[in-house]
Amino acid sequence: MAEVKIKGMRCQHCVASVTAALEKIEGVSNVRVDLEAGTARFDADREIPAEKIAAAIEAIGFEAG
Ligand SMILES: [Cu+2]
Repeated sequence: MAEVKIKGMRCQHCVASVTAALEKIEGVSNVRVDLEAGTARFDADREIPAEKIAAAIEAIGFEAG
């Protein structure tokens, strides 16, 4: 399981957007976003570069890291 910190999420719509964006990344599954904690956890069936995760999050207007 991997975890990434996400800044800028304010509501369940944000959670849904982030979840969808992460699930689109090949190899990522079981995305669980915690709005209160500002984190997303997911399973990865391969090595996924942190930059790729960050890019997906930043592409939809949030800040990763
Ligand atoms: Cu929102």
